[in-house]
Amino acid sequence: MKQHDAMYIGGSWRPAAGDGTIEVVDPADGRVIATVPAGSAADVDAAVRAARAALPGWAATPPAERADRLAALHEQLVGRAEEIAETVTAELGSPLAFSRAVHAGVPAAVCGSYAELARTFSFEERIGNSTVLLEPVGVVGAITPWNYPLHQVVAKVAPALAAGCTVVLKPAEDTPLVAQLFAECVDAAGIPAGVFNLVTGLGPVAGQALAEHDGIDLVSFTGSTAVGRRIGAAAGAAVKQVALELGGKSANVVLPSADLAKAVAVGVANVMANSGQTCSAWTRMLVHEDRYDEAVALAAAAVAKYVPGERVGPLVSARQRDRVRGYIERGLAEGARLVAGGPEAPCAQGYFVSPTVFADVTPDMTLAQEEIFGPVLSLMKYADEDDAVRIANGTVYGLAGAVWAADEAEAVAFARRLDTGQVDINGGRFNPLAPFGGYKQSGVGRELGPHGLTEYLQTKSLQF
Ligand code: TXE
Repeated sequence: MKQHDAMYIGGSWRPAAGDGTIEVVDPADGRVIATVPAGSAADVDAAVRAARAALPGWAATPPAERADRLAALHEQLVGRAEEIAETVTAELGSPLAFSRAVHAGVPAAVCGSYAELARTFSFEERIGNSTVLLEPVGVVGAITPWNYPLHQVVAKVAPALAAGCTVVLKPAEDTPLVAQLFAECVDAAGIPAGVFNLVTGLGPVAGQALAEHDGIDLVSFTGSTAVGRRIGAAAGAAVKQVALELGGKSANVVLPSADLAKAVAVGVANVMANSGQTCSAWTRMLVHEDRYDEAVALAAAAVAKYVPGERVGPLVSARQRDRVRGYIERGLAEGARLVAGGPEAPCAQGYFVSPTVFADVTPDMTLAQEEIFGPVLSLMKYADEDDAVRIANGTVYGLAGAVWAADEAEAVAFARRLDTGQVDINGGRFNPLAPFGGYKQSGVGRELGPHGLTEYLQTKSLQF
């Protein structure tokens, strides 16, 4: 695998201050495929200085010119899609077809949408006798996870650059290679030196140094609730802006009128995609008690098609595999009924977990409350609509969800009762312009589209 043993800071690849390294592992077989520098606080400091130095020039660059550079970045991402897909497959383990369609395809679409938005968005508005200027927040510290390694980067960097902010990125230590590839794309797109900077490194070292650096105006973090809480607290103490995209425990509510076979098939596919390592995954399927047994049989039949090593990749690391297996064992211990899969390893090597379905999961069980982040689906039963709303809303999370009904209006009426930032109606379709983010403990702020752009802007009002 192609790798840089340097950091992309101030427009060039510079050696790290220290000599620590991080090994990048192929989760399909556990082999070390590359090593990248483990950045220190000194590297973070150099990157933040470069970003600060570049800020006045980039903030003053007309939005149409920023749009041109984002369009060039979009071209790079499209032109290098195959390399991106292969890199993500190597470091995350996802099947190549999925990497092509999602890990390479979605970030390219998101970058394209911001090239467009930078051109069309109104950075100035008139309210009565005032003009409101929407100005860049400043230097952004972006900390991203490994589950959608390029999408998570682009969903922060593209709107930040469109807004006129400059960025220091600390990507997840499990998947730094595609972040390095992204830095190459930024460079080739002619984005000025210092506007985007990359520091690879460990969370508690480079990540924490970035989150706590005085030269950062906004921290944008996606990852675990535990780390998000710390970053939010530190940002609060320093009175700096923060955006947090944390976990989820989304409900897929199948109303009695729905096409059950379709709802179950799409619901199973949604949880198995990316081996279940998706914060918005519909991990709880809620079915009316009259159709529940039928749904369980359909889900068991559907999951049999997800063969580990073919349609389902490994989990990203041995740590994540052990964590997910631990949840499966806990589900068994708490009395959920295992319908498919289980804790045993399905493959001789690699960090695979069997696609697993549990039935008779009740709202008090760990399976129904905690984010598992693996290919594990829980089927739950409800008695009536109020009961379904209570169960769906009965977790600390509120990121996403789905509703199925024969009639769209019926599904929409139900969706209005969900405490969650996004709901797919009868399956839904990805829209790169629709805001994405959480209610409750799923986070603060929104990504994607114009709402995502606004996160990187602050307002100044001029009264006349
Ligand atoms: O996340 P971490 P992990 C959830 C999911 C998963 C669990 C653990 O449930 O099983 O979190 O994953 C950086 N200061 N999600 O341990 O540690 C880290 O280097 C600053 C949901 O991998 O939160 C990485 O870049 N930064 C999620 C990023 O935070 C720190 C996606 C995320 O890693 C840091 C991923 C610190 N002290 C996991 N410690 C989603 N919402 O999509 C770590 N980091």
